[in-house]
Amino acid sequence: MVKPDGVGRRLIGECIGRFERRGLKLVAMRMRIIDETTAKRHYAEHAGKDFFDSLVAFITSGPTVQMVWEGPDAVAQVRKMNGATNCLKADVGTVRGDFGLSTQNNIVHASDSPETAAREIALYFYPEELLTYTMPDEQWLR
Ligand code: 3AN
Repeated sequence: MVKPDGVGRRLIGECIGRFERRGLKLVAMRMRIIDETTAKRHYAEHAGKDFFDSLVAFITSGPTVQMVWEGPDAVAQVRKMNGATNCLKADVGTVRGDFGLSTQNNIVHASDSPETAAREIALYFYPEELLTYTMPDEQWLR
């Protein structure tokens, strides 16, 4: 997901371009302003932490872009490309290491396991919105 700061800073294309160039396949995408209930479900694991209210306020503060990317080790690939949660600790060359300065406003979100991905995808997409198709270069990307 590109978060409100990433959308507001015109980094949607930058993020999509990086994942595309890596060789991942985009199978679903939509844009929405997340409502509070959905935000709290999304970040349920952080409920009760001191930054929870601020996190919910931030993620509901403006448009976001949800995407589903497929490919070998897609979860690990995307998390590596996004960089560490705290942008200060994120390697240069990652989205957060190249564009972010803080922990909360860290531009992108990515699922941390295939199980989390299944849960988060179900929060934002109907099953029929996940497209099945073949890219002509798939033989080079396994
Ligand atoms: P990641 O997005 O790297 O998987 P999580 O799941 O630990 O990180 O945290 C979810 C989001 O919560 C982060 N992307 C960040 O916006 C916010 N967050 C996490 N830890 C903190 C913190 N210590 N202070 C403020 N915001 C935080």
